[in-house]
Amino acid sequence: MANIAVCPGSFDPVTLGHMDIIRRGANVFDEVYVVVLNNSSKKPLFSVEERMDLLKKVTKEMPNVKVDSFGGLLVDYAESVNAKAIIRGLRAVSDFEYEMQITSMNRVLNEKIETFFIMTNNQYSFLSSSIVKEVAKYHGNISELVPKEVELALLKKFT
Ligand code: COD
Repeated sequence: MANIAVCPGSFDPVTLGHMDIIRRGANVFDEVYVVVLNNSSKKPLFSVEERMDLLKKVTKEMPNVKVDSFGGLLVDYAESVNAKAIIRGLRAVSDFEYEMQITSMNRVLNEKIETFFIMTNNQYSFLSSSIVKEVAKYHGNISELVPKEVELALLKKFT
């Protein structure tokens, strides 16, 4: 039976930090569903369709990665694709409390689905979608922070 994992997030937009986690997850699991959760309380810059479109473009060289979106509970999505694992990235100690909270909640909701954490590559430990949007908004250089397709999409948003 295939080992399937879900890599959830807002991905507003996908950064090289996300890419690192997705790539490393895809090296371990047979199939990885990168899923844009569209019920977040955050007000997104990119629509769900735009975020999915960017994710599809930047993961096209990864044959075992699929991109999807979902509007409900993450564990329900995971169950619907037969995933036994959730992949999350960890940057700094500051991520820990939030991650512990959602991991514990997900375990209460469905104890069969396990969460796996991938430590960020040091190079991306400071990187978040919010920081990238802030820099792009004021026309700073983001070429080392996001894939080319995302850089172009942000340029378009802020001109
Ligand atoms: N390096 C490594 N990892 C990174 C980096 C980086 N530079 N940047 C981000 N990541 C990781 C994050 O730690 C996370 O694991 C993943 O990439 C996605 O990050 P974001 O910021 O795009 O996504 P989040 O954290 O906003 O996603 C939150 C969810 C949407 C997954 C969450 O709100 C959720 O599960 N919502 C569905 C509702 C639900 O099921 N709720 C119950 C549980 S609380």
